[in-house]
Amino acid sequence: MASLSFPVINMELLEGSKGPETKAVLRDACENWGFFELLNHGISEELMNQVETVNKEHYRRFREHRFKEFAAKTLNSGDISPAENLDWESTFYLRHLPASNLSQIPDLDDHCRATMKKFAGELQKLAEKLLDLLCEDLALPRGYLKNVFCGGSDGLPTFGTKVSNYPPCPKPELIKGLRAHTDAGGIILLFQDDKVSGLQLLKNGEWIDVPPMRHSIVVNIGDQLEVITNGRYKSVMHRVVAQTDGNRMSIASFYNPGSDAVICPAPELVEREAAAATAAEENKKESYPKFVFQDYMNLYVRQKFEAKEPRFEAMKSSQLIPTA
Ligand SMILES: O=C(O)CCC(=O)C(=O)O
Ligand SMILES: [Fe+2]
Repeated sequence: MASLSFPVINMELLEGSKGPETKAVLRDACENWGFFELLNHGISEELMNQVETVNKEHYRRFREHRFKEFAAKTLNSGDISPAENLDWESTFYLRHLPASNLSQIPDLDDHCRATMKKFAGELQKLAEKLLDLLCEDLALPRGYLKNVFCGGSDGLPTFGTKVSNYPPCPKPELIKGLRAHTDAGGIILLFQDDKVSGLQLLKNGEWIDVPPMRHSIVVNIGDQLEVITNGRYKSVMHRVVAQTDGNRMSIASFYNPGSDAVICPAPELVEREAAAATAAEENKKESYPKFVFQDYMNLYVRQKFEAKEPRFEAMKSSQLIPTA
């Protein structure tokens, strides 16, 4: 059953009489949208308000003038072609796991560092809870997905947060806030501006707005979950359209496999599908590669704004680890 509107999941309804209905929305979201929006996710409004305040303040004090210089240079350079290697965004990246870089980011005060550390801890818990909900949906043992993500030598996932601002842009038809891409990693949790929209996902050839909702967390599926689920879940193209009015802030946290974790379709899913499929269906089914996560990332940094399928193909042809 296809959802008619953007999938919203009220996590408080997962247990109780509305549980089956809510889980059906989650399944449809993972299989057909690659995105969903969470309400009552357990992260307090107070903490989210604090995160918003400290980051808006940080942008205003330390980053806005630098962006304005970039903007003036870009706009004055004359003809900006839409294909240009440019995004209308100001970003910085916080790494939490395997080792935090919070203390090394310049211009963050102690309050900001403490707020982001607390927020990251809450997001990590939420990401791991979601992975278990997905295990339940996939009829995989509880902990399976987390264990794959933590399957590298240090037993940890890679977890980080990208703080972005998309300032108003006089020429949104020429420059995207962020060009279309799928996310490389596992599961992505996004705290997006509730006033300035701009995030869109591609569904059936059409760009659909991800609706801003105060205190919600937007979740999307990355390429690794598509591989592990053998294509049952989909990582979906999305982009940020720059707005002529208003500054959009977004805080995206990426819960990804450890860099030397080995990623491949879950054998249990492959076997189950093979047992249920006819020979013709089996022949038609696309296959997914097996690889070390860092090798995928090395390719992704060069091909982020391209379709994912050639990346999967390239990983297959460079497959060093036998599938069997
Ligand atoms: O800022 C957003 O709303 C989305 C950001 C995004 O898609 C990304 O950083 O991968
Ligand atoms: Fe993204």
